[in-house]
Amino acid sequence: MKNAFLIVGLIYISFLSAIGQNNESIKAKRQMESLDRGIVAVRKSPEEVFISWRLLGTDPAKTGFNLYRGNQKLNKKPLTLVTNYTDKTATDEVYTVKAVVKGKEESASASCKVWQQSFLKIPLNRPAGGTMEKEVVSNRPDQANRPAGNTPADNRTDQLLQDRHQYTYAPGDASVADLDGDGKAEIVYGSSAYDDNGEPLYTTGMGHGDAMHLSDLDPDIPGLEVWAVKETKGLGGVLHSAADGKILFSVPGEGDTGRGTAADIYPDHRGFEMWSSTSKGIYSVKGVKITDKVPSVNFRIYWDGDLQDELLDKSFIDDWDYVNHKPVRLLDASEFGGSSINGTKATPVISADILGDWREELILRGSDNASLLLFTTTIPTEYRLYTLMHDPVYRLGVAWQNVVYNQPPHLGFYIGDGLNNVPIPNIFTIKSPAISSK
Ligand SMILES: [Ca+2]
Ligand SMILES: [Ca+2]
Ligand SMILES: [Ca+2]
Ligand SMILES: [Ca+2]
Repeated sequence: MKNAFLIVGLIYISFLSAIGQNNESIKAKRQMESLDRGIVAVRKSPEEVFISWRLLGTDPAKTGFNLYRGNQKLNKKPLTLVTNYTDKTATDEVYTVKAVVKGKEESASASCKVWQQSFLKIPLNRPAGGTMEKEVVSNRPDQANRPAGNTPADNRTDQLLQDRHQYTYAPGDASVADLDGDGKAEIVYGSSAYDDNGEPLYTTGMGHGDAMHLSDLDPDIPGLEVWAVKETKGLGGVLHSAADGKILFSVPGEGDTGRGTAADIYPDHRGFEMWSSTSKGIYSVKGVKITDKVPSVNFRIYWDGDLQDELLDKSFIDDWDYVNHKPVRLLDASEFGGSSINGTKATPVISADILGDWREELILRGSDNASLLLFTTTIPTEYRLYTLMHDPVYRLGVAWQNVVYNQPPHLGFYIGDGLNNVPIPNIFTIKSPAISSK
């Protein structure tokens, strides 16, 4: 099932590439979704409502916002520094936001009602007595069905079409990003990478594994880097350059290293940190061991408002206390009936910036299996960043998050130094034509 998504993705990327080749002027510009303000309001306490909304990647840099509770404007001057607001009110009214560009107030966003809790329960309309094919329910093919090595995706299509029940190739790790800056995406999976035209770029020869993280992990080295764990060779993890496969460092491990994470959790170590289920500690992006402690080895998420990552595992979001090297629980979603999926992988249904400001939302399975629970943060942040969904690397990450063993999306740039040098995304959006009633 997941491989079918991968194939569709490959076709889609090829399609985008073909468009790019026909028009040099839009060569590096990517089309992204036309999004609204995504305004969300959550009752945080009997006296407070927390509201946040989207800045778009296409908004002019000095865009401000006016926030309204009902018809009442809550701010004196347009809000230009943040896209969140804590409203001291005990009553529940609807909120809207209006962008202010060059002193002119634009039309109102869609309005939102106040959620009474920090999550939205989304009932699932399950067919009565319905069951699903085992292969569809199962997240992954059986381990025994997995062949060795990595096979280019194209070779597998015929087999897939002939009999998808016998289709066995199953990479555990993949990522997609523009590695050479030409506006077209490359695919990294296993130890290898493929150009937008399907031509192989390199292989590190280290086999594949079950987790891969691609971002600007080391801001002092040009381009993007990949942290990946491996099933063989006794490796606890390998950092390599995403564009050319150059090995930057590896750490010893043992056997099949099944889990690995890269996230920026130490503000006093520039760049990301990385660890795995066999790394016996956390390493800086320069390969220096910071501590023997090992945090949860699963997802990362932006939640508490600083510019480092928080850790997401099972139904928990933890901050990492980088002084004492230990987790500090921020959210236990199981208290609200939230459960992870994918067995021991214990992943969310999805994590992505889909509402409100740039912090990420967490969607879990309701433990009753009859609902999804969407959690959004109510912690203010002093930082303003456009929606992560307008960063192409992140947007692709959300698309592949469920393609292989679920891994969290990452940005295509490093924010740990602050947001002053965040790139303006080279994107354009096309508003969907209004749906005709005729
Ligand atoms: Ca490219
Ligand atoms: Ca880099
Ligand atoms: Ca760091
Ligand atoms: Ca968000």
